[in-house]
Amino acid sequence: MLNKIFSLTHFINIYTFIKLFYLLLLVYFIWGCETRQTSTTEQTTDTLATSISNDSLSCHSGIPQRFASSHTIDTLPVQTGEASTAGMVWIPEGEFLMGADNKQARSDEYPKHQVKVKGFYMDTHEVTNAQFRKFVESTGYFTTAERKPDWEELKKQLPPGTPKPSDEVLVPSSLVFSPPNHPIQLNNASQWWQWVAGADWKHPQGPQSTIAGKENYPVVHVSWDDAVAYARWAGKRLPTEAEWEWAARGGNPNTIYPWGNENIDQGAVKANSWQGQFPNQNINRDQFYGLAPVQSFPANAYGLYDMAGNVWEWCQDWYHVSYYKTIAKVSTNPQGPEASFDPDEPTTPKKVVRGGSFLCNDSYCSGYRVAARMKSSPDTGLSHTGFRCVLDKK
Ligand SMILES: [Ca+2]
Ligand SMILES: [Ca+2]
Repeated sequence: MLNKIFSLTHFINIYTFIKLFYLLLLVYFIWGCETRQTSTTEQTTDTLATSISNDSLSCHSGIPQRFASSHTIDTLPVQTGEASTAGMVWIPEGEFLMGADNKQARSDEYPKHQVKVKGFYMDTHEVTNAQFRKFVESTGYFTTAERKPDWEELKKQLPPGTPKPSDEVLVPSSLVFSPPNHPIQLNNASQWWQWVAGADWKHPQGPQSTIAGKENYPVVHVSWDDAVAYARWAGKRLPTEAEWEWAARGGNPNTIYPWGNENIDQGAVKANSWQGQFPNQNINRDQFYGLAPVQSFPANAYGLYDMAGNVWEWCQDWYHVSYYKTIAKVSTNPQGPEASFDPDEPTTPKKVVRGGSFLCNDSYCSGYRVAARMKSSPDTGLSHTGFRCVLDKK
């Protein structure tokens, strides 16, 4: 439903922006009719009711297929490289309770359930610009944001009859955080995201910006496809959602954050998040308005940095709002659902992202909680989303 597309979402995408051209006025007319326009999402009334009031306080939504991507490693245009455990730490096997830990948890974090995970290596920090540059220079890879959107793919996730946007819109672009300078209602993420032509991992704020001197900052504006391509080149892979949460917990059972239970805004600074009134005021208690160099804050008990905050991190799994409700009581190395389903945007397949970003705070998504789940279309890059890799023991 259109109101879902313009709902209280923190994450944004080209889908929303194209709709803005044609549908913004329509939304106001259709809004009042929405309750009569039943959809498959309304078949899960309880879940949906929660998603509107609670789950909608999220960060990724409305993301189209910009390209005909199969989202399988085998078809990526890069060869599997030689793996190295340099810069990685061993995460021991174990068993834990995955899912909701406090009242901030959204419905998709329930029920808390038993998960066994075998051991693996994990990058100690988010993949940096320097690391990503090596990949690009080695392979000649072009990221999603550097390619012209494919209208034939895009329109599949737009309402039937949506006119083709102008050629000025359908150019290589990405979504850049661009906040207003005054308080706003947090009910439309397009108020603080901008579709910027020429924004990509090398130009994170747009064509005039640069990453010179930011070699140790996390790479951003990378889609899930880009992250998987990098991982394959590095001989690694993306973590499953279960692996990511197990690693983030650092051996602490049932704690809210990687560091324990102390609120993120109390005591010593713990992560790169947003302090103040989102999105117009940031008091910068953590000293970083936007991205921070990786490893700027203390590691968790496993030696992993920025598992809370800085950039969201892509996981391997598809996102399904009810996955935890369908999973076995005790699951071993869960790989995620067979297919994606987000009731806010039922036609848009999405992958899981974890850990929150420099934009998260308690008034909004609290994405830095270890159990917090978020989702995004695999072809979307944003200025607050990156990734890290894992590696299996040979
Ligand atoms: Ca910050
Ligand atoms: Ca992070």
